[in-house]
Amino acid sequence: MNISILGIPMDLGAGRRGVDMGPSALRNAHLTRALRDLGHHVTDLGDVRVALPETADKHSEGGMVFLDPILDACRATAERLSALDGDTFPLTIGGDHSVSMGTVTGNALRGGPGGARMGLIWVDAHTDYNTPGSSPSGNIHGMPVAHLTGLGDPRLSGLGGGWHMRPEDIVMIGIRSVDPFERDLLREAGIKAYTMKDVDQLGITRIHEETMERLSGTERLHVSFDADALDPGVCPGVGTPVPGGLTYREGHLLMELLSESGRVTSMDIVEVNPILDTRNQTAEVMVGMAASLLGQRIL
Ligand code: 5AB
Ligand code: MN
Ligand code: MN
Ligand code: MN
Repeated sequence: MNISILGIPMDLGAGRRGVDMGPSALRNAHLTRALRDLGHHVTDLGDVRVALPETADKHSEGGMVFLDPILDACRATAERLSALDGDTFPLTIGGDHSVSMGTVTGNALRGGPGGARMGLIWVDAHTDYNTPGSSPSGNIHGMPVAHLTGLGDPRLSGLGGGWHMRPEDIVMIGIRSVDPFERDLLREAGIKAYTMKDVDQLGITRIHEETMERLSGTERLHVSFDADALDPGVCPGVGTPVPGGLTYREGHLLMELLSESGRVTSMDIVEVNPILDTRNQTAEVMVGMAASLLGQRIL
């Protein structure tokens, strides 16, 4: 397969500094080599330009911190991805999770302005379904999914022109932290979210089967993997750790099953924060997750 790596070194959407170094940490953990060893043809497209928090406008309008520079970076990301060849698999590396407004939009718009019907598998401790009105923090990395479905601020939700995700085409896995108003919005939208309780009770195999069934009508599938979905013991280098996460094997099993499905067409790895990490462990684990999604097998 042809794989295109694109970095988005952004920490403007997060409450803590350092996720802008995520792309560097993942490259240092030999992302390209791991994928080439699987027989893929890998091109690193470098990084999208992102403003520095020191010089960017922090002005928080309507409860959104760093709105303008985040919009710019998401637009640049979407433009870059939508212009890629149809046969390449984009692997986007963040950066805080606000980058996914750009990645999902760009991947959906590839091949035409109307946009494809996109399935989205959101692997995360959090549902990231806040709007500027419901957010307790004003941090945009807690808001990408709401904006992808057309809620929230029109500038962020308008990144895809008229294109939006349908809520029924979104499945979340690993959830264990949801804000009070965010919970109401999720319920209203009818988004399917597998909590850690569901992971404990049903297991990853069943969750994977149900997810594939639910997303069977979509044309493309994007996996957005927030490192904080995994347990903080496995991935300590994250800004918003929540105890009780996916184990190392649950993460790999999910990626292995998704890989076997043959249906995933793009992926994000986000929220890796080397400043908070232990010897780049989190980046190394996440490179392993990408390798499993892209065909690595034990035997
Ligand atoms: B992440 C919180 N819900 O909105 C908020 O890491 C945390 O991309 C968001 O999942 C975490 O600020 C965003 C409290
Ligand atoms: Mn997230
Ligand atoms: Mn998260
Ligand atoms: Mn986070």
